[in-house]
Amino acid sequence: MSSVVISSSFNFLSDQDWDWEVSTATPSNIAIFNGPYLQTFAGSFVYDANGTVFGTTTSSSFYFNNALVYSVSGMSADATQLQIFASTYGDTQQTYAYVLKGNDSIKGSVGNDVLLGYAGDDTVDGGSGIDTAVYRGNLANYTLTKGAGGYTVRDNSVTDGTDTLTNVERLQFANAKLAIDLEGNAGTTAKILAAVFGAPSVANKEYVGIGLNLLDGGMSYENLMQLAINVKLGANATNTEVVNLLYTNLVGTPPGVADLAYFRDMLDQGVFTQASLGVIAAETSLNQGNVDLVGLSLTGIEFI
Ligand SMILES: [Ca+2]
Ligand SMILES: [Ca+2]
Ligand SMILES: [Ca+2]
Repeated sequence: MSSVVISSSFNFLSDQDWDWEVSTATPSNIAIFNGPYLQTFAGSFVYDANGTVFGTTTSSSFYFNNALVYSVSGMSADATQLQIFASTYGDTQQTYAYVLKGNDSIKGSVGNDVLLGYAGDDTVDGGSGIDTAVYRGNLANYTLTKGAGGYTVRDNSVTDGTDTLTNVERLQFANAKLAIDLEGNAGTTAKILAAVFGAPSVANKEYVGIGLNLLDGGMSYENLMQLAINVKLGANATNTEVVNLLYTNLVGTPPGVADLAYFRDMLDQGVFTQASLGVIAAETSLNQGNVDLVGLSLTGIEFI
């Protein structure tokens, strides 16, 4: 079992193909570098006359500009095999898959990470940030289960094992992406879509993707609500139009005269803005029921 701790935002899908130079080669340590990149290995090593290394690597760290990016401990990796990987271009994924082929623990950084456990039953904790767990097969080959503290993702064809995920917001499969942060930006997106465009619009992967992208980028709930209202009704929609829209999407029928006047007056008098009334509407249990937020938390929401 390997234990990976990521110190600064990292993407397992990024390539790590450099023309390494060796700066240290002792019986217990190897260091290779290229420009700002430094990878160190600890273990027990012997070398033959050609410079081929034999032995076992037990830990490794990767640095960029002298800052630690990730550390892997608890490894038991064949040093000769790692040397072949390091000296071959285009096999970053094979390298990671080799090191992480067992039941591993992967801990993300405080930033946004793209994480992959490869084969075995892995424990993935994204930490803070918007974190994505990557699976190499199609969505239909996996079973997603919501537990108390997070999700498990089981590969029905066994290759990727059964992973336990915490603090992971997104899943990426070969053919689909899922947002599982229903208590975070995915939930906010679903609630806005339901209130403004109607509950069926949560199946619109493009709309979901736009909402997630804006919220992940720091847009506030109210600002995204106003943007959605503008898209739906055009800029500068009247207060009557906004009340009609929200009411109809929540209740299923347009408001009666009294209800329309009540909510429109609140907007006219500045008790609420269109956006803040929209957020109140989105947060109602009626709206959350319409979009089946509980059901979505079991399946995630597909987006592009
Ligand atoms: Ca993270
Ligand atoms: Ca693994
Ligand atoms: Ca796995």
